[in-house]
Parts: sequence; C-alpha cells; structure tokens
Amino acid sequence: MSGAGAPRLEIDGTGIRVVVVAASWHTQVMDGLLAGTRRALAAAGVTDVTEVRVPGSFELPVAASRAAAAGADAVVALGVVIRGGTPHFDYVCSAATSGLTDVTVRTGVPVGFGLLTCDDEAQALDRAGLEGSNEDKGAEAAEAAVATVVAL
Ligand code: DLZ
Repeated sequence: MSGAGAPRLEIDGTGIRVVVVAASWHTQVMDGLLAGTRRALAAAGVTDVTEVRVPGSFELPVAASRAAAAGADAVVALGVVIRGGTPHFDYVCSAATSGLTDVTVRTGVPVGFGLLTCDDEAQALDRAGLEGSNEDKGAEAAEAAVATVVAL
C-alpha cells in the first residue's frame, strides 16, 4: 500500500473467492484500477476471481451485496467519480460509500474500498496505478480486502 502511514501487509489469499465489482465510467482510470487489482490478487495467490461490471458507481453496492450473498469471501469495489458542476458528485459518492459500508457491515464480508472521488481526471489518473501514477488504489483495495479475510 502507498501513502503516509500505509501498512505493509503480509497477505496469503490462497483458496479464497473474490468478486471484483467495477463501475464503467472514466474508462482509462478504470482500466488502471482493474489492472492493479488483478496484479495484487495474483500476487496474493488468489486464483478464484470473478469480475462484474456495472454502469456507474451508484450501482456498486447492489453488485457487492449480490456477490456477498452468493458466497464471495471478499469483494473489491472499484469506481471513479469526478466532480462536476452540480451536486450530483456528492450524491453518487455518498450513496456508493454508505451502500458499500452497509454491505460489509451487514454481511460480514470484507469489501475493499476502491472508489476514487476526485476533483478532476488528473487526480484520478495519479491514483490509478498506471504508468506515471503515484498511487495504485485498485491494488490497495484488493490487498485490504484479502488481508481482512485473513485477519478475521
Ligand atoms: C450519471 C453519472 C455521472 C454524471 N458521473 C459519474 C461518475 O463520475 N462516475 C460514476 O461511476 N458514475 C457516474 N454517473 C452514473 C451513476 O453512477 C449511475 O450509474 C447513474 O446515475 C444511473 O443509476
């Protein structure tokens, strides 16, 4: 994981089932987040991975909820919301965040939170794990989800 105070996680995800739920807005950033998640899951030894694409970040909680109900050991939720000129940004961020929180607490299934909430596309690209990015939030979300399964 990157960032100030980030933990160094020892993760062995052998034998666990992970569902990645991913929104589809902001394709270049999403491609980076998905690639980072795949890299991190492979590095952790996770081989049972299912990817589910939904239209937008607002749809992430229902996809995560279905994945948890279907027996996933962990869910990784990926999305990108970029601030526009209306309050829509706040509503989508808030709905996705509280919805994903509700899923993980209600089901007890760890949900890695890979939702980027950014002021502009440059900020999102800097966190997308692409060449030249300073952070890799897709990988961080995957590592956190797997590490939580192992810890619990
Ligand atoms: C409508 C919308 C807008 C304007 N912006 C984004 C965004 O930046 N990121 C994202 O993931 N989704 C966006 N959406 C779509 C909503 O999340 C949702 O898919 C629609 O409101 C339909 O329910």
